[in-house]
Amino acid sequence: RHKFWETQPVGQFKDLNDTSLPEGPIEPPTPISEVKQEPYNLPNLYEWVTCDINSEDTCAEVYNLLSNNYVEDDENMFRFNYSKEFLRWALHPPGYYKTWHIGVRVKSSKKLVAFITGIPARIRVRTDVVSMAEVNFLCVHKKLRSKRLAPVMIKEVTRRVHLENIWQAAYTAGVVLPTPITSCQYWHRSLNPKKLIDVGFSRLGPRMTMSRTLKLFKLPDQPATPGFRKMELRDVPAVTRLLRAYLMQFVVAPDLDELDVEHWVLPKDEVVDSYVVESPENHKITDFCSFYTLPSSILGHPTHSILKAAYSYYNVSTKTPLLQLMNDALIVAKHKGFDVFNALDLMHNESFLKELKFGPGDGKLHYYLYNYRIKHILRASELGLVLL
Ligand code: NHW
Ligand code: EN5
Repeated sequence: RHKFWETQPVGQFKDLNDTSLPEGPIEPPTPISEVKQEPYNLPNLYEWVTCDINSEDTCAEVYNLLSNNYVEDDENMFRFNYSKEFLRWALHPPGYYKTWHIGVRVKSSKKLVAFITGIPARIRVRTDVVSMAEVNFLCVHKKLRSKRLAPVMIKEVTRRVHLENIWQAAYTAGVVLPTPITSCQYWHRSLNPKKLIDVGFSRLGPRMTMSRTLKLFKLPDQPATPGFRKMELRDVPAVTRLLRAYLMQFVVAPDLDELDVEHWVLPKDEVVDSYVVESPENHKITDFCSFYTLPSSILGHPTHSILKAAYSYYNVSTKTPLLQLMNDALIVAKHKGFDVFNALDLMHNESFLKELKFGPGDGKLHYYLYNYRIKHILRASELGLVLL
């Protein structure tokens, strides 16, 4: 049934009940000298390229490929519209490899028709901190689908990751593949219910009028927590300590140092927003919340073309109740013009989703590890990793 994935070192469906298989790497590393030195073969019309996202032209080509061909919902009403600034941020973390930003062009016209990326990350699985690649932005042009190009792209990114002596990877997908370590549900909190209904993102509930709906989703004008403010560069050490301590409790989570925190959560306009709670008494940072900006194109709507969505990222509460912290995040997100605030049911998110009027979406997100076996499927609440 999975002609490609059956050949790969990933958990297989047939082994799901086999408790004798050990947790950890499925295959041992091989000497780098034994890693294939030449790229995999593509169909003759196409060629591999390494994409320099710092080049304005290349970044625009990647942006255009993704904005026209990347992930859609199951009814093809919305398509992710990652911005160029977001792509630059997502692909340039500390220690990134430019060779892991892989494109496929048509030889004759040089048109970019496929893309896949990896970035390096240290991911902890229980007590084992593993150097991994996070693989994302796999995309094949709509006109080239179902030609088995994706397996070649996955093998090529794997080869380039191996050349850096890295043997594991983490990735997410909306589709079920062999085999998820856990599966999360998307939840959505309306900030601009009128627009969400107009564009078909949500519907008027039964026995609900528009005015009752607007009232239901109304939020205060200002955050409630004293000392709630935008994160600054000087907060990096304190936020790193908070995050590291918080992420320890999850079975799978990133191992973040100060450089990672500076890159991944320091606020960046229209890309990532982060807030801290600074105690008015002793000026200590007690809480942290963050979300990233990922708009979606609204397909074929006469008046609206973009849905502005915030996605919950990492949140840590030690003093402010998580419910109140996240309500403040909703308030600032609404203030910034987001139409909807999305969250997965991982980490401690279940504790606020229903109370803060999030509703379950029609999408799931499955999490995977490459070449690393986990004995039991995790509960979403045991997962401490958010991929973009
Ligand atoms: S998930 C988003 C993926 N992108 C999209 O959904 C965009 C729209 N769709 C497309 O562009 C986030 C195409 O449909 C794609 C498939 C390119 C998805 N992950 O070429 P064929 C990520 O980017 C398998 C993995 O004919 P296609 C994460 C499928 O099961 N595999 O299909 C990416 C089948 O294999 P099977 C996927 O529709 C993680 C084969 O591809 C997949 O023209 C990548 C069919 O290929 C998916 N999302 O192109 C893995 N979708 O065995 C990284 C389909 O079932 C692994 N397939 O026959 C780690 C690597 C690094 C290791 C380092 C040690
Ligand atoms: C790699 N990083 O399906 C990610 N989104 O629920 C790749 N649904 O937006 C994999 N279908 O439920 C991504 N509205 C996989 C997700 C792909 C995109 C996707 C879902 C997630 C989504 C919306 C719109 C559905 C449109 C028709 C949805 C209901 C919202 C409602 C608001 C009010 C309270 C109840 C829920």
